[in-house]
Amino acid sequence: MVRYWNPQVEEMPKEELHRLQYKLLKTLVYRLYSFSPFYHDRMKEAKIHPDDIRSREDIAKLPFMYKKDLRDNYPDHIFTASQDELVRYHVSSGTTGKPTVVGYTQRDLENWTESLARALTSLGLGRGDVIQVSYGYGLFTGGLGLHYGAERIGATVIPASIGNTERQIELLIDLKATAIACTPSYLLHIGEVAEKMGVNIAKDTRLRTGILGAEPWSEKMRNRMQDWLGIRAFDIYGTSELSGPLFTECSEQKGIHVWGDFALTEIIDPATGEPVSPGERGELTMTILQKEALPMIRYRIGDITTMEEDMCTCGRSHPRITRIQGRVDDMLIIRGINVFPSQVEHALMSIPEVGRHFMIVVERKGALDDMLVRVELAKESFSDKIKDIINIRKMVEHRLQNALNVKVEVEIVEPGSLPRFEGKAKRVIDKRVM
Ligand code: DLL
Repeated sequence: MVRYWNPQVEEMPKEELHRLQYKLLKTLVYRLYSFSPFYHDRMKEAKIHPDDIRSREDIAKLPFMYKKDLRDNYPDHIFTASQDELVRYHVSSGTTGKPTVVGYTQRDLENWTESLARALTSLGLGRGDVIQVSYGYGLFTGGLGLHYGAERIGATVIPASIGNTERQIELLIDLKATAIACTPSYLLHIGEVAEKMGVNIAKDTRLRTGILGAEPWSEKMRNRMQDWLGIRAFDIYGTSELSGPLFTECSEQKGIHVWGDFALTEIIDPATGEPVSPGERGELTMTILQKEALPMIRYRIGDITTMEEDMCTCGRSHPRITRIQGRVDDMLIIRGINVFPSQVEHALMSIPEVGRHFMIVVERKGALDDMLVRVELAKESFSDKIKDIINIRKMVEHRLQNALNVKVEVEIVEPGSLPRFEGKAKRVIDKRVM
């Protein structure tokens, strides 16, 4: 089996990688200062000249970029390639305000594909694999991104996109899929629909690998899915502004490798913008070093994670980020305590009586915030005896309160009664902002 897609780059000694990053950064900064009015003005405002960037660490002198910058310059005012150099657009709708548009030159698509080819190879896929891509195809980057990466490594792609779940399962069986790429929530749904159809994914299919991301999910959920479906589940990360899905865990499942020749990663304190200490949690900020159409310098992604700089046991030298806990703006503040929905998931999935689905409802009652968690029970634990249900409810409340340090009310609901999702799940209803 091929272990590396591009061994020369993936095993590059760290010092060499850092030198390469500095060289790419310097070239990028000069290019943008000279040719992009947006970046030129930004750097002037910050009183920075490209000559001031004398080391890789000098990146900290450059101003940050935010999603707002893309929205304010809708649709393409920050692009640094002309329309006739672009070969594709993707558009992300976002929940508020104007959408963001991302343009790609041929070389941008090539680098995106290379990034995923390395990633998919690193988690053990290659020629002979059949990969069902069940991320949405279209303006969303998930479907087409995975599609090109999977074809590049010589795997056979089933471009299933989302929806029509029974048919997805038939395809999975008939075309002997060995891997599926979709959101973790959609895989949960696929697994349940398969059970209803009398299909046992672990026994009746060749599925062995899940490439799951585009939304936060927890380590406990990974364990459950691996046991239930007989697969190894890998985390995949990216955002549309940086191209789309770009980086995954390798076969060691010890964090997501971020290819250093494509991205220079910083973890900063979201409140101060200063770097956090090594290994500490903070906001992911990336500079995409080789993008032609829409370069991003110190882009504040808003996702919370930590970075590991040590060599991975797989032999790759590139830094890893740990599982994304959530977005800064998804963090709920309940009675002054910070709560990420992924912490709720992690706590719930450690309780065997609890099923795989939940929903968080936050309300303000008087001056205080109340958090209600609706929880489906595992089929085996569901009982029609009220006393049993009350006992389980109390136990789940207790466990959640201990894990989150905040008062939580739990409502037990019937298995199958909460919403299921084909794309990104929406597991929080915050009535305070409605
Ligand atoms: O979700 C790109 C993607 C497609 C990634 C397919 C992975 C697989 P956006 O729609 O722009 O792009 O959303 C990006 O989704 O900032 C995170 O908040 C979240 N996200 C993406 N991957 C993960 C992950 C795609 N593995 C936003 N874990 C990001 C947690 C994730 N959150």
